[in-house]
Amino acid sequence: MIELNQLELAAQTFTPGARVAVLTGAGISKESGIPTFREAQTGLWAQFDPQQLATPDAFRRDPDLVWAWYRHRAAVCDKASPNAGHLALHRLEDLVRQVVVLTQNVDGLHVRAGSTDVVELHGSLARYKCSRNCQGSPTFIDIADVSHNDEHAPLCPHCGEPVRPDVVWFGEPLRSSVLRRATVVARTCNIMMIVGTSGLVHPAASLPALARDGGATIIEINPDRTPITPLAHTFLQGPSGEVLPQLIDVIAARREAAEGSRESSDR
Ligand code: BV8
Repeated sequence: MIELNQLELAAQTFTPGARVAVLTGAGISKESGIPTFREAQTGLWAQFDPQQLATPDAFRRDPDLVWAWYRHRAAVCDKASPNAGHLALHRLEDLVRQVVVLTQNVDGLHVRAGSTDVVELHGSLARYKCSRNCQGSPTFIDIADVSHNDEHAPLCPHCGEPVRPDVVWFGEPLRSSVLRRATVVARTCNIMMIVGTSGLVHPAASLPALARDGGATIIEINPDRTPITPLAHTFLQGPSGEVLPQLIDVIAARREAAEGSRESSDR
């Protein structure tokens, strides 16, 4: 349980006019039952290193293996639901001027939780595209329109190349429009919360330093310290499914108290 005074200290910066950026990683989805990226995969996938599978070379070498891994992960995400941490970020939207979620996750849970401004830095498991982008980048493919199963990567109906998930693999650049938006948001926010990320994957991991250089207050939420922790003004140590609702409760209570005292002074 986080000390109340730590939460009060963090809550003070969330004024009604605050522009808040939230950089999230796999940790925020842990309490939805989705294994974090670095945890050993479950079952059949325990023998594989995710970092070796999430690459263009792995897909070129064995498209069916990589396809099956993503279909397995998509099935896990479909069964998962947003947890109290995702829902707290949606609730924050009513308490400040702007909340932009910059997520490294591909599970779609922020949008399902109701967050209205989500930047999917690394793409989404819910979208697929031609691996050659034969009709222009990206060439999205609705897999409901092509016969497919979870074992074999279907072939693009235009060019016959294998279809792949619309995610950013290691060694691939982030979509320029996405990286541009994320950079602007990081540079201009008043507060950046960093939730559930090991802070190891770039360029996402460089966004907190951009925010700090822009004068933002940095708040990290994680059960463990990370390479980002030294940048944080406040480190709230704990699982985000517990800490985020506690923090948003304190912000909401302060807001009610302030409005209450304004009303009584207006009388
Ligand atoms: C690129 C999609 C250039 C796919 C992913 C600079 C320095 C060093 C390296 C590089 C660099 N620039 C580029 C690189 C190379 C590389 C990289 O960063 N490598 C690292 C590993 C050293 N980066 C890239 O390749 C990027 N591309 O830079 O391209 C370029 C330019 C032009 C032309 C060509 C190329 C692309 C990176 C994107 C890779 N794709 N995902 C998929 O999902 O399958 S990354 C993937 O891993 C995830 O999306 C996520 O981003 C990352 C995992 O990180 P986390 O989310 O942090 O998860 P993790 O498991 O590590 O940690 C979980 C955390 O949660 C922990 O801290 C834990 O304590 C915490 N936690 C646990 N429980 C809870 C919790 N927190 C809260 N509550 C809880 N209950």
